[in-house]
Amino acid sequence: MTKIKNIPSSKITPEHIYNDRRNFIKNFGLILSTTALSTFTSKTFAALNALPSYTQSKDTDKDRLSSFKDITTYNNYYEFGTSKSDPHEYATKLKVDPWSITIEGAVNKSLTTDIDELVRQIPLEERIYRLRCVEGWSMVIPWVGIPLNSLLKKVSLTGNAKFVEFVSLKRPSEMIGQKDDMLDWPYTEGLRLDEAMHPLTILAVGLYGKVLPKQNGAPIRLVVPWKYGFKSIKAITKIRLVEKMPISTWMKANPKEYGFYANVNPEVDHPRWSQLTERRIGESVLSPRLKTQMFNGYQKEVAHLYQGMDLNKNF
Ligand SMILES: Nc1nc2c(c(=O)[nH]1)N[C@H]1C(S)=C(S)[C@@H](COP(=O)(O)O)O[C@H]1N2
Ligand SMILES: [Mo]
Repeated sequence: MTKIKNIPSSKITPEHIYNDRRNFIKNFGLILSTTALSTFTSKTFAALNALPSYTQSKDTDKDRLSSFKDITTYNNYYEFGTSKSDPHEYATKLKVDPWSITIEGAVNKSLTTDIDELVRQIPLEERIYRLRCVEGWSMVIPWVGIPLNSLLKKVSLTGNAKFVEFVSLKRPSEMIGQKDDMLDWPYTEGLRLDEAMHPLTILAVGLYGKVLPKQNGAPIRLVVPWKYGFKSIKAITKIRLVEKMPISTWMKANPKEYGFYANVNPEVDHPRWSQLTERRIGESVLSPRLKTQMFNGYQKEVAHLYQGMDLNKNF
């Protein structure tokens, strides 16, 4: 399923090149050489960060990449406010270096690792995924990250590991939205173990070949392409292997509207709106809405995970 090739660091694809390619949205699995992006704070990463931004091509393919500008200025990240422009404005204050991440719970040996160290040990890959927000918009984003399963394989799981719980940073001095208790901080999310181990599930540390911008969840965030965007928790500090299904932030805030699975599913409406179509951010307001695809287009890869389940109940 995943096509993997080694590519030299000079080949990290700039925006205009991505946009010349078609049929690319699915699981584009290039492994970048580890020397290309060896550490989060390395000179190489700094150099990548300094690349000039590329002009969006005139390509009319509806699945062309969203622009770097849209991806980094239209965000959901309630730790920095509820409006789409707040994260871009306020996340600059967040300190992301140094940053460590702890894996604990139903493991034989818990692990605390620095992000730099993690990126040194696991080869980075580039994946182009569509992010479909539950609110009805979507973007196409070229992530750089590691498969979550390669990290989970580093700790030996006990038989009690049935679910994975993710915990974001809680630091109200730098996250101004946390002064408001509209959500129960820290933001948390969860996956079933088999969803977490699925090869499409990644932890992203970059996008467009650059270090992950703070508003997109630096230094490390989850991306689960067949689920609504709210599952892709940002600024992760803890990963806990647990026996019972974790109650995530949005489930707790509004269990009638946000379920644990949150699989993209045009056939199951949100209680307040339809999920049949989506608006691609960056497209003209006059362009027609796009049809939302079952499992966001990954039906072949993930439908088996939910066989026999009533997706109306397990929304
Ligand atoms: N910690 C945290 N993670 C979060 C959120 C948040 O408010 N806090 N918002 C989620 C929602 S609703 C979406 S749609 C995506 C948006 O990711 P993006 O801003 O990189 O497009 O992040 C998700 N991860
Ligand atoms: Mo979202």
